Amino acid sequence: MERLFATEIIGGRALYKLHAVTVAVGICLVLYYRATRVPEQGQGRAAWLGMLAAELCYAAYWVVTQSVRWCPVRRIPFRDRLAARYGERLPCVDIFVCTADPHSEPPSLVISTVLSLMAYNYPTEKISVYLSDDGGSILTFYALWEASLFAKHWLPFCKRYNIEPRSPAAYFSESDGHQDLCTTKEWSLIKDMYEEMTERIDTVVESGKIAEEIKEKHKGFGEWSPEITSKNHQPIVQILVNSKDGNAVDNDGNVLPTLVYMAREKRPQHHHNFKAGAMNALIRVSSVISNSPIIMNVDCDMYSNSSDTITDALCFFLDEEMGHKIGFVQYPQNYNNMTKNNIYGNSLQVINKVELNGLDSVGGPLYIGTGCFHRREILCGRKFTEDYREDWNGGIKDKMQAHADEIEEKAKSLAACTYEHDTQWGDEIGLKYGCPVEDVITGLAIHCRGWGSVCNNPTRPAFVGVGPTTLAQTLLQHKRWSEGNFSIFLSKYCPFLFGHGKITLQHQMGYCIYGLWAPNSLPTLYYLIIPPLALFKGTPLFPEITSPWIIPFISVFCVKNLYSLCESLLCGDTLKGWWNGQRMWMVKRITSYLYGVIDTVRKLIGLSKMSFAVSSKVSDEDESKRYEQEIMEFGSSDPEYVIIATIALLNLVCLAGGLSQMMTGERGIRFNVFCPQLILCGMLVITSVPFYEAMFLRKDKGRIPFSVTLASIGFVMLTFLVPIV
Ligand SMILES: *[C@@H]1O[C@H](CO)[C@@H](O)[C@H](O)[C@H]1NC(C)=O
Ligand SMILES: CC(=O)N[C@H]1CO[C@H](CO)[C@@H](O)[C@@H]1O
Repeated sequence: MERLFATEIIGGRALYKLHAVTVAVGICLVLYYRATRVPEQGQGRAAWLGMLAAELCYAAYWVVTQSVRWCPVRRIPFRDRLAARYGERLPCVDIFVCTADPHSEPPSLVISTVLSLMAYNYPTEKISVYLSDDGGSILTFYALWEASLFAKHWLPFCKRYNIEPRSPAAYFSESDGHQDLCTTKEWSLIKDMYEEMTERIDTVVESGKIAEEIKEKHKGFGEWSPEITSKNHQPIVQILVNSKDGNAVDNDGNVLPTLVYMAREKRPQHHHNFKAGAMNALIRVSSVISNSPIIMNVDCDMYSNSSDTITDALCFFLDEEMGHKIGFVQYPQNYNNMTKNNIYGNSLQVINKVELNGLDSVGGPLYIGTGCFHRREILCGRKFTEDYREDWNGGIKDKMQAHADEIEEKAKSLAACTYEHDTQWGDEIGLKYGCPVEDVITGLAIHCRGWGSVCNNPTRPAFVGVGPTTLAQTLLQHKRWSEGNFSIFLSKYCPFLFGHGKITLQHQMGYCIYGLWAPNSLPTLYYLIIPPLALFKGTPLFPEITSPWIIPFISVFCVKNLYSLCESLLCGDTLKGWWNGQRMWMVKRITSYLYGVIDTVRKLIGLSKMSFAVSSKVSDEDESKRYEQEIMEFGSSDPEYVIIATIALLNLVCLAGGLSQMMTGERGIRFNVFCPQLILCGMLVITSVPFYEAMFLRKDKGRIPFSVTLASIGFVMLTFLVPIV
């Protein structure tokens, strides 16, 4: 039988392996040189040993990153074959969307995502969309109710003209007109309708109040009494559209997808386990409403950019030969608010196109918490067995045999905060608790139960979200990622321990690429501080430029950077984008990842409890303008900016000092001995140019505040007290 998907090895492997061997040889020579030429006490012995340690860390990390680059694969689903083979027998799909707070995640944005998911090219009676509102906000409920009405117009419109993307916000904000469509009456009608709805929602959200006459239109509003707060309320489940109910049809008379609002119970004395808790409540609530065998989940700011995504994903699960081994299908994360040259290095292209595909070849990509399709049974803890075959007809066939009210009552009891007490939920069943990146552990546990996963990265991005658009948001996001993954690495879920004997060594290493992000900050900090300082103080740390031993140092440096440049360009970044990415590589390591290490260690020794901050998705007008012009945004005196400014200034001072001492021949600083350190220092200074501008030249609000500059000057002076021994 013809396969439903194909697997291709990504080309250029011979060249890649040649490069990898070159780097490996270079690294060995560098380490050999370091280990055999340790200077005498008092001539920089400690600094030298530190360099050796830093280079050992880099070398080990480099080896880890090779696991996913050795043989990456690409998957190509054939949706036409799926349609021809399965026709009416396609399985039902439950779609979970999680939102946390109506103020940082505006409801008008959330419902655009919901509408895009309702509008998939898939039999509508087989789709059920669930919104979990952890803010427990009547404002979000109101927005969803508006969306359920607008869907009656929106879905027929999408399908009649086959438009993309199907998020109304994204569709109407596209500047490049909609060809012939925008002159039609229907287009303007829908656009006006959408804009009026958004305006109503935004007004209501701003005022925080809902008019009485609106509240009368749906019984669901009755759930909110004045005493309800986001942290203290009863469980709320409202089926806004019930596809089994004969009245749930759009303007063309087609059935609408089921749409459910859920706010699980919150009480101050019960821990709610963040998003994992919400997902688990959704798994249970959906089990009495639709109980579809496939569960898809997306973040509330990630709309569907491609209406065939469900069919594509099912090609993997339904494939006769391989399908029964696949536990989940992960789509990469894409952002729409990226500038051309990616000033904050947020394009994720290398992760999406290289690392996820590489993980796919060694056992499966990780579960990244959004844009993912799971089998329900597997999320609920099922182990892999060779003879496993899913019954795709599962699910509740006559969903609404019981009265909708009864179902809602049943569902509410499943969303109560005591429901999970003394059960396996959060451990063996559902998403795991106790870690800020619960998705990754959940995925790891699924892999360890014997399942594989695949990554589907279609040319048309399937899910598009709002990426961080300021430096602060970027750093916060990376702090969270690096910290979460590092705490997994140090926990009993460390891929090397937990995965031992269950998944391949390469797969374990692939997981550690992210787990070791945070500790990478320490060798980087060392490399950014000690060599320049040693240059200033006249202690050599590299071989002379005329010695043959300099060759491995330079070749590793050049080949690695050349490779990373090629990788970036091949993934669609620009040259400048790559350069910006290198700067952000440094900045993230000295701030986010360092914080990640510190916080993880503090938690480990019990100094602080786990905390989780939702990064804000709104930024003001000036900031947006600077973002579009690709000017870095600082503007506040956060300690991380002091670190950045200190490192930048330190390198500048040491470069100037080193050069001038060389000119005057002071302290015997000779050119050929210190040339490598000068080059390193010079590169760092060139990379840091935007920081100097932000400190000394810029006048706008996004500059580095004077207090930060002052503090960093103080720290630079302190650094000079560090002896190089
Ligand atoms: C959404 O899909 C279209 C069509 O392929 C593509 O041109 C566009 O770049 C995608 N949007 C984003 C933000 O990736
Ligand atoms: C949420 C957000 O910031 N959206 C912006 C993304 O970028 C487009 C165009 O650059 C803006 O119009 C959106 O407001």
